[in-house]
Amino acid sequence: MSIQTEQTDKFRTVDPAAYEMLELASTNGIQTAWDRYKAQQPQCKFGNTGVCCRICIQGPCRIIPSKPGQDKGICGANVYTIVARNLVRYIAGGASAHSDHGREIAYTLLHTAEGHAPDYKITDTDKLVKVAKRIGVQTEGISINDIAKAVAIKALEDFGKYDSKPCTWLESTIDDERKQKFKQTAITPTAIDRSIAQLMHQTHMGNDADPVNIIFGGLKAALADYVGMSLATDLTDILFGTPAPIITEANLGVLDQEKINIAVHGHNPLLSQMVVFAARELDAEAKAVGAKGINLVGICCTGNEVLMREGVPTATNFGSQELAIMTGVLDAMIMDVQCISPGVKDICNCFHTVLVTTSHIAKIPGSYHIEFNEATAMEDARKIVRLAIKQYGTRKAELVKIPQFKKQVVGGFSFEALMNLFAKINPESPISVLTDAILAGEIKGVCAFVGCNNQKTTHDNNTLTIARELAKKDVFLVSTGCAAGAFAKAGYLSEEGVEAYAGPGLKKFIKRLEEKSGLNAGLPLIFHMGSCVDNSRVATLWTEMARELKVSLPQLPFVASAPEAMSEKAISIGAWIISMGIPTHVGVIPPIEGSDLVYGITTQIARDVFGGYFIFEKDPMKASEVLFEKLEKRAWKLKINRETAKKYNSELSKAYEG
Ligand code: XCC
Ligand code: SF4
Repeated sequence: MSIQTEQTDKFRTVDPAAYEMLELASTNGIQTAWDRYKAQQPQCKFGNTGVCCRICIQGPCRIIPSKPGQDKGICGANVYTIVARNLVRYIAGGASAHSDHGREIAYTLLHTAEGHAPDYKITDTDKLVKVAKRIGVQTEGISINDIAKAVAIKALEDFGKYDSKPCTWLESTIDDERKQKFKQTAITPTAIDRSIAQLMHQTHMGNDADPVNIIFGGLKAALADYVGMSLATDLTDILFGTPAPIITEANLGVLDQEKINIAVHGHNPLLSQMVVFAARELDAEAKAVGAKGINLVGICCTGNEVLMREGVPTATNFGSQELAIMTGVLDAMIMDVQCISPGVKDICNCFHTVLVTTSHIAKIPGSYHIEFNEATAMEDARKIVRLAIKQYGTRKAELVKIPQFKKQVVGGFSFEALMNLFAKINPESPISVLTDAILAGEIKGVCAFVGCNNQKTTHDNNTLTIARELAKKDVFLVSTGCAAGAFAKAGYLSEEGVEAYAGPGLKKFIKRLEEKSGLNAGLPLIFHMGSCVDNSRVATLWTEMARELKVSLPQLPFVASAPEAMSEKAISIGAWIISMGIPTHVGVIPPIEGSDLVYGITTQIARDVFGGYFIFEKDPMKASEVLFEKLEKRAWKLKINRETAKKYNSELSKAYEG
C-alpha cells in the first residue's frame, strides 16, 4: 500500500490524467515522487533556508544566527556569505547545463558544415544568414556551408575565447541601455565557461565573503547562461528549422493503445529530432509486428522542441513523468539530458517499458544505454526505435490504462512566428501590433510563464491559477518549458482557453489576430514559445517591444513568473531575467530565507540596480495580484511619459509655428 492519505491526494495535482494515474499508483502500491516527497518531510530547516555550508570538509556548518558561537561557520563565514554562496552555486549548475547543451548544438552545426555529420543539414538558411549578419559574419558571396561554419565557430568562441570582449550572443542581442548597465556593474560575461569557473572559484572556501559581490558574480554566470541559451536557440533553428504555428495535442490521452508508443524525454533535440525521422521511416516495421504504427510523444523540453517543429504531442510535463509509464502502453522512454527523474527506472520495472539512456553524462543503472553519436545519428535513432518495436510484444494487456484526457494545442510560436502573425495586421511594424494594444489599454502588458513543476506545490496548480487570473485581466501571455506543458494539458494553448479565461480586451486582441491567422484552428490563450533554452525567444520579444516603445527594459510592462520552479536552470534563468530589468515571480521560496540581507539583495537591491527583481510568493492568487500591479504601474508610467512627451512636443512645435 502507498503511504498517501486521501487528504493529500486531493492536493497532489490538478491534472485529471495525473490524478487518475496517482489513484492507480495508490491502489497498486507503486511509489511515485509524491510518496517520496512525503517521506522526506519534514525537510531539513538548515538546508531549506540556505544556512548549511558544505563547501569545505570541515563542514557541514549549520548556522543558527541567534545562537552565539553557532552564528558563524568554523572558518568564520557569516550567514549571509553562506546563503549567497549556496544560491549562486545553483546558477553555476544551471548555466553549465544550458550552455553545455548549446555547445553540443554548436559542434553539430560545425560538423554539419564541414560534412562530418551526414544526417544533419542546414534547414533554415534565412535564419543562418540573419544570425550571421547580426554577429558580424561575412555572407556576401560565401557558401551556406562556410557561413554556417563561421557562425558555429563564433558560437564556440563564446564558450572559451580569451579576450575580454563581451560574448557575441550577448552583445548582438540586447539593447544598449542593458549593455551599459552590465558594464557598469561588471557582470558582462566574456566567455561562458570562464564565468562559470570563476563563480565556482569565487565561492570556494575562503574566497569571497561579500554577499553583494557574490551575487553579482552569480548574475554574470546567469548572463553566461543567457548566452548559452540564446545561441542554442539560434543554432537549433538553423539546423532543424524555426518553429511556425502547428496544431497538436497534449496529455496522457495522446498515448495510443494500438500503436507503439515512444516518449522522448530530456532537452537536447539533436537526438529527439532524429527519433522523429526514424519513427516515420520505420512505421512499416511497426506494422509488421501488428501495431498500427508508431506514436511518438514528448516529455519535458526535448518534447517541447519536437512539438514546436514537428507537432509531436506532449504526453506530460516534469512532475508527472513517472505517470506516463503507468499507462502500460509506453514501449520505450528515451532520455537525453536533464530533468529525468531516476525514479522512472523503478516504475519501468513494474511495467514492460524499456528505459533508454543515450548520453555519456546521463546514465541510469539498469537501463539500456545506446550511446548517441552525431556521426551515426540516424543509425542510433533507428536502433532505439527498433528496441521499442521489439518491446511492444511484451506489453501486458492487463496493465493497460490510458487516462482519456487530452487537449488541442496550437503551438510553434517562435519570435519569428509571432512577428509573422502580427505582420498580418501591420506588415510595416509587426511588433507595434502588441505595443499599440498596450498603449491603447486593450492589453495590460505581457507575462512570460517559465519553469518546472515542484513537489512543494500542487502539480500544475500555481501555473494554471496565475495564468487564468492574468488572462482575465487582459494580460498577453507567453510560455516555455514545463509551464507550457501544464498549459498544453489544460487546454490553455488552444481556443478553448480563450473562450474560458480571456478578459474582454485580450479576447478582442486574440480574435483580431485569429481572423487573419490563416490557421485551421483558433489561436490559443497562451503562446507557446518553446523549450527552456527558448526563453531567449522571450528575451527577443521584450527587447523588440522596448525598442519600439523607445523605453528601457525596466520601464516595459513585462513580467515573468516561474510558478513551480524546481531546477538549478530555473534559478539561473530567473537571475538573468531580473538582470534584464524584468520583475520575476517565483512560486517556491528558494533557500535564501536564512539571510535577510541576501533576501533583500534579490528583491530590493536588485530593483535599485537593475530594475528587475524577484517576487517570492507561494500563494498563486496573491502572486497574480502582485504581477498585475507591477504591469499596471509600468503601463501607467509609460502612458504618462508618452502623453507628457507628446504635449511637450506639440507645445514646442506650436511655439515654433507661432
Ligand atoms: Fe526541467 Fe526544461 Fe524545469 Fe521542465 S521546465 S522541469 S528545467 S524540463 Ni525548464
Ligand atoms: Fe564551514 Fe567555512 Fe567550510 Fe563552509 S567553508 S563548511 S562555513 S568551515
